[in-house]
Amino acid sequence: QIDEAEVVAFSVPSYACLRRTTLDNHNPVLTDALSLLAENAELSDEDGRGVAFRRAAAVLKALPEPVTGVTQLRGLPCLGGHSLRVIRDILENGASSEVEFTKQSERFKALKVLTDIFGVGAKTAERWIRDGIHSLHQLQESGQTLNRAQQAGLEHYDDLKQPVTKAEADAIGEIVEEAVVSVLPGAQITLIGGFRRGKLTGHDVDFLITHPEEVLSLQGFLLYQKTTRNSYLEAKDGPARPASNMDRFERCFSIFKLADAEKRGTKQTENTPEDTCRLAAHSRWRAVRVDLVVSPISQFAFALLGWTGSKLFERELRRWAGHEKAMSLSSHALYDNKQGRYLKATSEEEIFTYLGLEYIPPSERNA
Ligand code: DCP
Ligand code: MG
Repeated sequence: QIDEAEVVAFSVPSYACLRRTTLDNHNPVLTDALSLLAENAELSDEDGRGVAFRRAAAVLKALPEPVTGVTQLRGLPCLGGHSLRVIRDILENGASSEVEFTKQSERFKALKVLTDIFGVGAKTAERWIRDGIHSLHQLQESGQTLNRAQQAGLEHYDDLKQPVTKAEADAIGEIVEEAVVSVLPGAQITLIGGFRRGKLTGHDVDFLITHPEEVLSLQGFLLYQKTTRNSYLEAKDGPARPASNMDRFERCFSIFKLADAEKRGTKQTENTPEDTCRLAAHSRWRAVRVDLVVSPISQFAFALLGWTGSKLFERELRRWAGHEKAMSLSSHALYDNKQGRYLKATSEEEIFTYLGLEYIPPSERNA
């Protein structure tokens, strides 16, 4: 019997961008459970619920020690009734019935399998499930028309569902760097996304490429690519307001053909891009998702901050900027609504300073 007064009550700021969140946390069972419910909500087109579960999980990630009872959580932000119920269930019964039920449900399993296909989002998966398609086999038998991305995704399904390691990310980084620099001398390539935050594996590898204005050419390496252009440059006045969710960068979602480690050897850096591609064609290789983002140097710091993640950390930064500072932050720019002007920055540190925030390094942005 623990005296309630002796129980440590936690306190954390409500914005994730005011907290330092490392990769490891003291409550992984609880955060995994809430993350699974978040994922299920996101896959079910319930983004609001998804964000609520992500926020709740992130608050628990920031706690300095394991939670032993719900009384410790009193007064913590972002923990709604639903999340608290899940937490209590786990603390008292060792598991949450809702989480276990979700994990086992045919619908959740089908949504996972189908959205694991490159090029397939929640909406498409939902439509297929309504047509009775729950597995890859059923999809192939169904005669559904697949677009080019989905065909490539299905073809490389097994490879793409294998997590990408840091070593593979680095190997791809060298190849991308070599290819980009050969057409764009002076171009700078930066690893972004989860790997920049210190993750040891990822579902893809994300790179930010800075260039004056040229478009990169990596055709020889890519099994599949879809590019979008940066239309932000044409936007003249007012805060950056993209017309859709699609970011205004030149962006390339691709599937990369990476030769096996023993084939890559140490000679990789001596090969021209063409040699490397030929080498890959004659040896064993695996497909890897690679996300390339290209930004003009003037937007580089904003792109770096905006593409390092985590997704929740980014969302919270933008919420902080808008609600607390009357500023609009995007991965292109920071606009001060009171001064009516854009604030220029050449480093992430400067952006944090504009926002009145203590600088948080990438390894502590794992909210
Ligand atoms: N990003 C974002 N909002 C999106 C998509 C992306 O803020 N809707 C940013 C934050 C992400 C980064 O881009 O961290 C890269 O996106 P990923 O989906 O690749 O996420 P991670 O790299 O963090 O995870 P993983 O290790 O699974 O690749
Ligand atoms: Mg990533």
